[in-house]
Amino acid sequence: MNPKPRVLVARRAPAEVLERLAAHFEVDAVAGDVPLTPAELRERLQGKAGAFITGTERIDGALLDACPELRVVATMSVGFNHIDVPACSAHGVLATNTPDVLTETTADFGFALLMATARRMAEGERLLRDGGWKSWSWDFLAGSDIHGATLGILGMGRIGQAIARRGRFGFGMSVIYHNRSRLPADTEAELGARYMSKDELLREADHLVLVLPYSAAAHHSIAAPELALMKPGATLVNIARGGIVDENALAEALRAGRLAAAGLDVFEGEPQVNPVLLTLPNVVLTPHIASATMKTRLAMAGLAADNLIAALTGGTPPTALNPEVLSR
Ligand code: 8YV
Repeated sequence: MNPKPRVLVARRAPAEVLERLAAHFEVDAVAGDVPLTPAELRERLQGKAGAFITGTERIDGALLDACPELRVVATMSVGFNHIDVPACSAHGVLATNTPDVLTETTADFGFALLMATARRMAEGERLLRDGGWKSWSWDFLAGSDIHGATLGILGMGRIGQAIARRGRFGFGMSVIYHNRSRLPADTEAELGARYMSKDELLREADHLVLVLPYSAAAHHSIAAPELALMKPGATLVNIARGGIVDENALAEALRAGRLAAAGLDVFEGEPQVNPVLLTLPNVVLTPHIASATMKTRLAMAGLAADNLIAALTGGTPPTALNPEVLSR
């Protein structure tokens, strides 16, 4: 009998997922929540056919060169900017991600962060806890409305569309968007979303939500020139990747009162947060938790396991990023 393929689970994972993997593989599971260093990851991947990873494990050509037995990399995330997919293809390594299962949960959170930001909820909570609530006044913590406002969405993929639905059907917002490619007319009509150039979007949105995938080309898509185009008093929410926003430029726009407020779930150097942002009252900061409900995290881990199992047992991985590797 052939020995079971060996796989690395690079981060602590749900017990039921580890059990499923153990039925097919010899599993080397990292137990803690501290990410492996690149050197540790390379070391632990020696002799492994598969890797179950998350957004914190970087897979690039140098790592693939050093791990010649690796056949599959399954990330428990929809974003895959930490995986060099062309390098995986060149090495004959299948890469998979976890789309769809987190769409609605992440859109819920994006909307919650938008509400908390525009309505100054975190600022109010901090003030109350600090004993700063002394009286009522007409403009006490007055924010900006969500209902009826213009919701701008940069990046109109699955999550962007789910946010658009919440805005349009839940809050009567006008929805405008920019995306690399325009949506089909029937999808635009269903969402009531108007396509426009990025500059027009920046100029027209009362609230701008960033949901675009991160890549070198998307680095600092929102920097000083883009912030300068935004409406005075607009709100910015980022649930995509930190590198999309130039945080120093954003901090300056918030400090100067050009933007009313920002809600950030992702950061350029996370888990480190730009210290200037920490000093500003008008920014709501959350620790990359947009997909964090128990049900969704279990679904993401389950889908990553489905991909790994299918890929290494001759099946069809449900969500492959470079499926052409399988037909070679
Ligand atoms: C994850 C995410 O929490 O799926 C993504 O792309 O950003 C988050 O849902 C994170 O990347 C863990 O892998």
